[in-house]
Amino acid sequence: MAWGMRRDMITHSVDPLNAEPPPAVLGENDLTSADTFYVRNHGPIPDIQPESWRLRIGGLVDRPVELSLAGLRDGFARHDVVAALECAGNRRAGLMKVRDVPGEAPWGPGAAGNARWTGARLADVLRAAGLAGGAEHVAFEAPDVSQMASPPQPFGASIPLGKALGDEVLLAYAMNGQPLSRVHGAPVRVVVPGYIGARSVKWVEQITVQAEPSANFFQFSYQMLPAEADPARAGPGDGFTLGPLAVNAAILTPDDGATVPAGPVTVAGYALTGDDRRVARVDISADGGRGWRQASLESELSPWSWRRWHATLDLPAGQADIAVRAWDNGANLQPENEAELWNPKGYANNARARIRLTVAP
Ligand SMILES: Nc1nc2c(c(=O)[nH]1)N[C@H]1C(S)=C(S)[C@@H](COP(=O)(O)O)O[C@H]1N2
Ligand SMILES: [Mo]
Repeated sequence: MAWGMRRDMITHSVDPLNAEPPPAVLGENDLTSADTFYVRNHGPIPDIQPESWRLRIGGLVDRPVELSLAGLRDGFARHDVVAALECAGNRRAGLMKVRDVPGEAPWGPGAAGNARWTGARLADVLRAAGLAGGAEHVAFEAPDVSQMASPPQPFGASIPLGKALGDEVLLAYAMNGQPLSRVHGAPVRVVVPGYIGARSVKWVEQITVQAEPSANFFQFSYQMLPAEADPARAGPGDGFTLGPLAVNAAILTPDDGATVPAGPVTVAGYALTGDDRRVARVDISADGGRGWRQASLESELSPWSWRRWHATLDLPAGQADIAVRAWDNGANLQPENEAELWNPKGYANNARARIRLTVAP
């Protein structure tokens, strides 16, 4: 159990550590346990002693604040939020079938997970510091220095002030009722439900209220570039910065390419969406997307949770091309295929999920 990860994790790289669970395993539970939750890093994993950890809140505030872990836990109301995290690179493998994305991990559908996060509201901590005039963005910085930036830089990100003041945004010290583990950001991480995972900064040590978005390399490198852009030369403004997630869905069981007996076959997975939208409907097709029927949605654990779904299809012998498409309550529907979504960093693949099954007589 290196790094507290289950043995069957699919490891994309060891240094930095990037790993995701096998799809069927991810589909087993509504809450993803810490050992099964994907791990996404850009640098070495810091080893922070909880007693010496400090969080500094500064910038456009009335009075800069410095908090210890005890100060954060005891000085601010504790809140629980069940929320999904999804990496912007989730399902990149699908984009890579259209065209390679050099230098990026071929994530399957496992770069997403759903957990119960416990911590203080970021809004409460910001109010304790007092917001000064001109405050528009809240930037986070961590001590893990990434060689992926040149020159190397600690990981950082920012979110708009309006989002930062939302009740759902936490400075989390626990995950599924356990103290946060080291790989997932101990002792404290930011959790920004509805935004790409890159904004949920782990091992957070500095919060800066500012007029502009973070100038950190990772704030602008998580951007949607036009297909013809060269990511090695791209700077801020060459694409649009990613924030709220797009509506997405994955098929977790059966495995793509599996052989199943003819008759009833249950297909299952998750759907999620961004910002304050909700998954509204999931449709499934047994004929490659010509005909659709509705899948069953499991109950919603929270407005920020993913929504698991399942459908039982009666499959005749032969080959079955299963497709799934989710809608959210903003009437957003997943795009039909990856070809129109391909981008040089391979982000935000929310094309309809497809698997092909061999149905044995
Ligand atoms: N300090 C720090 N925070 C970080 C990262 C990182 O590399 N360093 N990776 C980000 C990305 S891209 C994602 S998707 C999530 C992943 O969180 P997890 O490893 O707990 O799943 O953390 C985010 N926070
Ligand atoms: Mo990510």
